[in-house]
Amino acid sequence: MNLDRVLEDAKKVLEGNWRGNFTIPAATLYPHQWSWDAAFIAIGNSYFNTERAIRELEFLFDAQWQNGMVPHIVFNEKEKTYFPAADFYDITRSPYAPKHIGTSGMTQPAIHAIACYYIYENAKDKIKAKDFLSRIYPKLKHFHKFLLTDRDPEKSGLVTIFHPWESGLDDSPVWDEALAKIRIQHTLKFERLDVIAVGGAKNTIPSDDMYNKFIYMIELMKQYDYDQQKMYESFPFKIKGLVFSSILHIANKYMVRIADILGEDAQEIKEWISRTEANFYKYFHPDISQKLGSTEELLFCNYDLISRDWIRKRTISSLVPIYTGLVPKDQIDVFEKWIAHARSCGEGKCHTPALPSTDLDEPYFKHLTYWRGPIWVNVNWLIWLGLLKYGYNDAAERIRQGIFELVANHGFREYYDPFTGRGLGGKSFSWTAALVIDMIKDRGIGIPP
Ligand code: 9WN
Repeated sequence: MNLDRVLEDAKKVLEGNWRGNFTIPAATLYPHQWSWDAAFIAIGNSYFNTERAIRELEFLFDAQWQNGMVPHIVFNEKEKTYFPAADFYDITRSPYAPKHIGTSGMTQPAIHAIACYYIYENAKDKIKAKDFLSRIYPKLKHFHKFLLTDRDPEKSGLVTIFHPWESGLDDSPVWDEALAKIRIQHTLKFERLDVIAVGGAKNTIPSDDMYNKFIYMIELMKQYDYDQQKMYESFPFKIKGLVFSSILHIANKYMVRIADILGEDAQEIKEWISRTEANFYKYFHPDISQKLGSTEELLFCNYDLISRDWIRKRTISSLVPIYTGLVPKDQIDVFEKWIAHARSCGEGKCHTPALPSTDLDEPYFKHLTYWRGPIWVNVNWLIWLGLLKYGYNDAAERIRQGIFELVANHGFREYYDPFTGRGLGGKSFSWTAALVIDMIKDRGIGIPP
């Protein structure tokens, strides 16, 4: 495989999606700036365009809410191909929302501190990069504090999400039961523009039922005026997010590194880290009396704060915690076996060793639909890094090569059919390109501390 060509093509994707201040995830389908996409994109750009990577994150954090929340979308008001847009969110209802730009009223996983560290590590001009770190550090800290106070009144060190979109893994089967309990009180009239953007391929995107709930939940957030405390009391969807909390834990570790570079006191961040360490198993391991991974049901699960129960679904979310480094050494072998199983459970039917988003044996597995089966590069990237951290270099390399094969043969797509490798969803998808750049460069910057 010609990786030089793949690298050049990946750079072209990022170049083509650059819009002057930020990079869109993909043309037509996602014409605005998305929060965790921006962080992945900055990681890719950090290798060859420091200025652009910095601009990307500064533009995003300029739209940070005064309560610390970094919104999951920053809107470009000229673009009309995406619904729900700024007018639908109507963030003027919140006193904390920015006035100069339209944003969504929810957040997404906090990968940004990690991206900032990449920018510093890869920068030729360390003085400029350090300047950037000193500007962004208080904003990153404010964001993490929001997540660990407003979104964690329990002081567990784990983040509560109010909407599947906040997880980043939007229509994963993980949310099905929690969504089923939400009753739509009044039907909203709107047109699904994503159907047009994927050329009518309805089976690749969330069902209408699911989508109606997503939109209705935004309407509900508006009724709360996006007041986080009030939402915490009675919002009908409240889940301790497994992937979100895993990422935040590592992002906090990178914050300590950044604080060291800047000579800042990292005491508060270290306390957050200790909280997460103390509670990760309590919230996310369904039966502490039994060994993690002794059956597939005993891997990590998201925790539903309303039903007070674990969400026992077999999806890639359960495997992501290898990235946290919180799996004890004596259980990590078993854990790694489940990671290998995720691609061979359909009797070796998977096209490449990259992992599907849902276990192939489950009734809710769908090979073409969004987060219900297809392969996504970003979660594979997290697991690749987790495997490297524990020294499973061969297993990590298989995933890396699997991703290379997908992009080399099927392009930089949003997601891929695990059976055939066929590319699905958005074309020339930015984070796929950005993370492939990181996987090709393979400098170990992202191996969790
Ligand atoms: C809603 C942009 C985003 C990603 C999410 C992905 C998808 C949006 C959508 O696209 O979500 O935020 O409209 O479906 O699930 O992870 O950030 O790439």
